[in-house]
Order: sequence, then structure tokens, then C-alpha cells
Amino acid sequence: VEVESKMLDKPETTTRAPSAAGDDVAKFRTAVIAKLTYAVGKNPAAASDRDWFLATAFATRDRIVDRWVTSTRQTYSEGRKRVYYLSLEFLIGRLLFDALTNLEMLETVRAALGDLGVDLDRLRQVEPDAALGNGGLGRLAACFMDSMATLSIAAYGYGIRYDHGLFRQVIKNGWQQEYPEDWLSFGNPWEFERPEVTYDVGFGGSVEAVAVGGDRKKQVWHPAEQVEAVAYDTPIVGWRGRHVNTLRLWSARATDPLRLDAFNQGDHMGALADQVKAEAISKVLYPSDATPAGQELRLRQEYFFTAASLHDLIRRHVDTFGDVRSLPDKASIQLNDTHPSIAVAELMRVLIDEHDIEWAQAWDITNRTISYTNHTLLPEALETWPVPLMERVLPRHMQIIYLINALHIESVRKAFPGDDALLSSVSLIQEDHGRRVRMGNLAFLGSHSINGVAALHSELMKTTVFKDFYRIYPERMNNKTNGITFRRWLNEANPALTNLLVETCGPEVLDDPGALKKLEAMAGDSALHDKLAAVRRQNKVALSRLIRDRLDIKVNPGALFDVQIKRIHEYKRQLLNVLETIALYDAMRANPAKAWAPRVKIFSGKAAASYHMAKLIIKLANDVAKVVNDDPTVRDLLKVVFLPNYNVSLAEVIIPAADLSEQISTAGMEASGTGNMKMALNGALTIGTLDGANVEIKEHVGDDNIFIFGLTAQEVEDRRAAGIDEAGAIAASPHLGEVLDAVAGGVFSPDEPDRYKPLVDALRHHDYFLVTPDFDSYWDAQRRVDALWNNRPGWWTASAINTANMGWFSSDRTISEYARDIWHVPVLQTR
Ligand code: B1H
Repeated sequence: VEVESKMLDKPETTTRAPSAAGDDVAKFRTAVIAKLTYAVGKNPAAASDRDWFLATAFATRDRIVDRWVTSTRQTYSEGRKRVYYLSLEFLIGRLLFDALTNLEMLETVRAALGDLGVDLDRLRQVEPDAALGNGGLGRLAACFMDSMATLSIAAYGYGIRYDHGLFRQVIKNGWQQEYPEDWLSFGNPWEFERPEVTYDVGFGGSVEAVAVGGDRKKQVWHPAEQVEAVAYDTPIVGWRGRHVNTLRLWSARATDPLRLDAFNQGDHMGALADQVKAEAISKVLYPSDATPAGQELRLRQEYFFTAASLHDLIRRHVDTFGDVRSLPDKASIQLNDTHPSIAVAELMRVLIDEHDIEWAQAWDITNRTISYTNHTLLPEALETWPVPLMERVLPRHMQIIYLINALHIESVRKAFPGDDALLSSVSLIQEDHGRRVRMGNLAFLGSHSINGVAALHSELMKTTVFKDFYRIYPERMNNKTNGITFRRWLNEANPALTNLLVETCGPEVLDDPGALKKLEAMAGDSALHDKLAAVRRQNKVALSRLIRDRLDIKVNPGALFDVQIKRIHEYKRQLLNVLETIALYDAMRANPAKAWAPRVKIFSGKAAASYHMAKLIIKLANDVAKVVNDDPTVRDLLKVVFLPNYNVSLAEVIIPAADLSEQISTAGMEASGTGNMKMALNGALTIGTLDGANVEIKEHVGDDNIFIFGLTAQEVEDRRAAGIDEAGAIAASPHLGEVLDAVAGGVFSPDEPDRYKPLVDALRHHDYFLVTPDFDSYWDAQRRVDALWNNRPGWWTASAINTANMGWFSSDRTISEYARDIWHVPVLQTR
């Protein structure tokens, strides 16, 4: 590691080309025309924005490929250890500005296209948003890919190339409707199909014990079905283009395209049935966030991509290093949640059945290679698979899981004699409610490192989900607080703020987020406040335009933009925000002359299609918006906006325009959050509970620069144990009772007065998410927000202090910690 670290001290290529040099512009212009002509097949006069986008993307990709080849070759020739990030989700969004930013070509390309009469910002908008993920977990994987490339870690992301990413959300009469998303419909210029990189992935069938001399027996799996995994590679270029990694996504293909006999007899559907079944695996992303789908197709997806990825990385390892036994020294496999946790059994199977390695050594190799990140404590989100399903779909893996479990239980019995409760809690098999395989336990047992994603979450893991595993293997558990890539969430999303930060902190902020700290000394400076306010104003004007264009609602860019953007989930408590909105609306109407801080409440997010409560919350937000926005009494004071179809691209517009960031989950339930980091970095103040990474954001920005309210995680636990006492909380509140009566009485749903009965009944009688006890404290925190908003220097000082202290939340820091503590690979020192 030492030697490698030295080699990495200097960048692989040194580039420092800030502005558009003339010959580069001319070269790029020529390249775009060539791509338009020979790759897209159009002439400039007939080219649409899409054609220009494709031509520009191809020309950009060319600039990446040489560096990609160099990076890959260097990794081989230096015999470096590789990191494999296995994730069922990569929420990468659009890539054009990502690539151009990291290559420092934005101005060159803008000028080159300008010469051709083409507007780069318009091309940006036509790129489809690759939504191969649900929310935070998928976006984290995308930020990690950027940081691993930036830090010159030899890394591969492995996942599924879904034909259809997360559904498109349409709001019709206030209700969410889901429509299929079609990101590949006009081609994907970033990827390379690798028809020569394919693996057969088996499913079902039987296991046969074959004698192999003496009384030794070998288990041979005869799958009933084979599906081919085909690789598609997308190069991921890091900051300043120093290193390029690969995102390898698998697409499912039937081994036999059709049954010709059936086809020739006129049975056209039957002839294609096998193909449809096989190819269904990579058809569509499961649209659930923080709750597992539990369907057979999902299990097939999980095994499909895990098996293909393991075969691929083992082949690469053996090609490079000759012997699979050295795998742990040269490869680290990080499991992004339990979705790829079948990797534990699959790696054992490959080592034992295909490489004839004996059990103990195979287990040692597996355990030293694999590590696992947990992303949620929600009990309903912990993946388990029914044993009969596993036996049918993966019979050999089920045998291996039984064996792993037998040895595991045996060793725990020895270490903790007589503790039967412990044995049943750490078993890989859950015996009640039908036998099921616990994937979290399998992932834990097969890993040398198990981490949570924020300090509080990692601590809670030790007392909840993995309480008993923590007794047995305390040294395996650790924390890696999430981070975000500043390239996308600051440089690309907020160029105006980035320029101001470069101007005030120096250009080193672009490489070293710690340099943002320099802003703190000037945080009280009124000239700085003016500049920050001007930047924010500009971003809010842009968002106001988008709101007007999409919703025909006029909002005042001078108002406080109060933003809650994330998946819709009861534990995230959009409902708390909507109820406070109603209370605020009532208070404003009762006293419109008071010095209110004018607000625009902005909501955006998708609900899982089958999550009725979440969909009802969307409808309520829209119903409240209609009433409030039509009421002339509050015309200049309050607007409510639900922006449909939240995705990465929309986030890039909303986040730089946010004044207030809503992070109000029930304490103990949001593992980390990452939107909280994006908004605080861009200078929004946070109103939030002591949950997830909010706790650490508070520590970094200071208690005076964040609005904390509500029960703590410990108080939540105590309150649930003691009985929630919803009635007491409602009776004690000056506002809540009236708000609930209004919602329950149909004030916002005159066409269907009972519409919100399920929501209000839940709050009054089984308020598991503790909206009622937190309401008043939330209301009070919002009034503290009003007060600070009306104190302009105070607000902008706090905003500057937020940005100044968010450097630690760079995913470069997070990835450096994974590299140092878990993967044991060197990182590029940029300073
Ligand atoms: C997070 C998920 C998740 N935690 C199951 N768990 C899924 C679980 O399709 N499924 O079955 C999909 C997603 N996602 C999020 O991870 C946490 O809720 C956030 O708090 C956290 O910031 C994020 C990244 O660590």
C-alpha cells in the first residue's frame, strides 16, 4: 500500500485548462460536426436538439476514452487492488454536464456549440435523466462513483441496466399517477455494449451429489434455466479527468431468442414466452424505497446481477493474478444494502463448486473480500425470502446457506452457552411466520465490515437490528457518514455560488472542500451578504419560472422558499409539514397585517405505487395548495407548490433556490439523509429533528445556525414504550386540534369530505410517527425561522456559516474513509 500510495501522489495526467482556448474550441467544433455527420447521420441544417445532444455527447465521450484506457491499463500493470461496488440502484441522472465539468470543458464546449448556433443549456435539457434508482440509496451510489474516480481508486460499479427506470409521476387532480419511464428511447450515447462480455446465470433446477473418489462427494447444480447477462459499460470520469472508472450494468438476454418450432406452427406468443420471462429481469426498477418488494422477480434480479458481477470480477482477478485464493488482497466487494447479499452464498458456491476450494478457506476468502453497508433500520425494510422460494429458485445456494448457518450456530453456541434467544436471533433462518432467510444476517455474517451511514444510525444498529451480532462481532461494526459529490451538487447545480466561493475562498475550494472554511471569517460581512443574496435571488427566479411554466402558479422570488424534497413516506413526515402549512394559513388569515415572513412551501417527491397513505399525503398537499393559492387574503404571504416528477435534474434546480431545508423525520428513522447535505452546502438553513446526518450537520454548522426541534431518538423510543398519548398532545396544542378538525371535516376536500379520514384517524389513535407530539415544537421552530428571516444580516450570516462548514460532507471524505478502513486501498492525495 505504501508503494502504491507514492505512485499515486501525482495525478495521472495534469490538466489545468480553465477557460476556452481558441484552438480547443475549434477542435471541439470540428469533432461535433464529425459526430453529427458520421455517428448520428444528420447534417447541421436538419439536426434537432437531440441530434446535437448526441453529437456533443459522442465528442465528449471521445475525450474520456483515452483516459479510461490509460486508467484501466495502469490498474492492470501496477497490480492494484480493485473495489467493486455492487448496487441494485445507480441514480446517475444526466451525464453531459457531469462529464464536461469534470473534464473542465464546459466553456470550451459552450463556445464551440455557440459558433454552430447551438445553445448548450438547451442540449442539457434534452438529455434523459437516468433514474436507475429510487432515492437516497441510489443517488449515494452515483456520488460514490464520482468520488472513487476523483480519488483514483480502481473501482467498478456493478448493477442492472433497467430498460425502464423509476416511473414518471404525473399529478392528475392532485393524485399521483405512474407512467413508464423510457430513458433509452433515443439511444444512450454514454454506454458501450460489450456483446463479448456475457455470463450465463442459472436459476432453479436441482442439485446432484456426485461421488468423486473415496467417499468424497461433490454437489453439482443443474439449473433448469439459463439467462444471459450482457455487459454495458459507462465510463465515469473523476474531477479534472485524472482517472476514469467503469460503471458496468447488466442486461438480461434469453439464451435462445425464440422457439422456432413453435413459431413455425403459428404459436408466435408461445415461441417468445421464454424470452419474455428471461428478459423481464432487467425490464424495470422496483419502485419501492425503504421497503423491499418481496417478489420472485426481485429475487431473480438480485441473483442475476450479483452472479454476473462475481463471475466477471473473479475472471478478471484470475486473469491478472492467476489464483483465486489471493482475491481478498486484490479485490474488495462492497454490498450496497442487502440487495446483493446473495453474493455471500454465490462466492462460496463458486469457490467450492467451481474452484474446488475447501470450505474453511472459501469462507475465509469470502469474509475477507466482502463488506456490507446497511441503509435502514425500518423493520419492514429488512429483506427476508421465504425458504421454499429460495429452494426453488436457488437450490444450491439454499444448501450453502444451511451449512453456513449450522457452523455459525455451532460456534455461537460454544461462545455463549445456554443462550437460546441469542441463537434464534442471529440465525440466518427466521422460524416464525413461515421459514424465511434473513438477508441482513447473511450479509453481516459474510462480511468483515458492516457499516451504517451516519453516526446515530450506526449506533442504533448496535442496539436494534444487529444488537445480537454486535455482542458476537463488535469489531466488525463501524460508521461511514454519507457524503455528496460537490462537483454535481455545487459546481454544476449552482455555478453562480461556485464562482462566488472561488472568488472569496480561492480556486483551491474546487479541490479541497476544507477551503470553504475561509468563508466563516467573512460570514458577517454585509458585502458578502449582498452577493450571496444576489446569487440566491437568481436561482429563485429560475425556479419561479419553472413553477410558472409547469404549474401556472406565480410565486414571489422574494419570499422564503421552504423546501421538502424526498420520497414521500410517513416517517419523513411530509404530513407534519402540510399540517403546519394549514396552521400557518389559518394564522395568516386571522391576522394578515402581522409581519409574517412571506413563504413558498415547496414539496416534491414520489410515493411507491402501492403505498396508499403516501399517495393520500400527496393528494392532501395538492388540495391544500389549491385552497391556499386561490385565497386572496394570503396572496402575498403564502403559496403552496407540489412539483411533479421529482428527479435528479429537478433537484439540481430546486436545491440552489432553497432558503429552508425540511429534514423533519421521526428521530431514529432516517438513516442519514443526503438532501439535507445538498441544501446546507448551497446555503439553505435546516429545520430538522436530531435524526440521521442532521445530528452531524448541527455539530459542523453550530447550534445557532440550524433549527432543531422535536423528540430525540431516545424520547421517541420511550414515548412509544409508554404509550403515545395522541389525545394529550392534541389537547395541549394551540393549533393542532383545529387543523385536524378542518382536514377531517373536509375543508380541503369538499367534494369528498371523508377523504382524509384515514390520515386523521391514524394521527388521533395510532400516531406511530409521532406527528402529534412534535407538532408544537415544529411550529415554534418555524416561528424562529420567521424571526431570523426578518433579520437579514442574521440570516445571511447563518447561511454563510452553513456553506463554510459543509466541506466535511463531501463524498470524497466518505470514500477516503471506506478506502482507509474497509477496502485498504490508497487514495490520490490532491493536496
Ligand atoms: C435508504 C433504502 C432502500 N435506506 C429498500 N434504505 C429499497 C431500501 O428497493 N428497495 O427494496 C430501496 C431503498 N434507501 C436510504 O439510504 C435512507 O433512507 C437514507 O436515509 C439514506 O441517506 C440513503 C443513503 O444511505
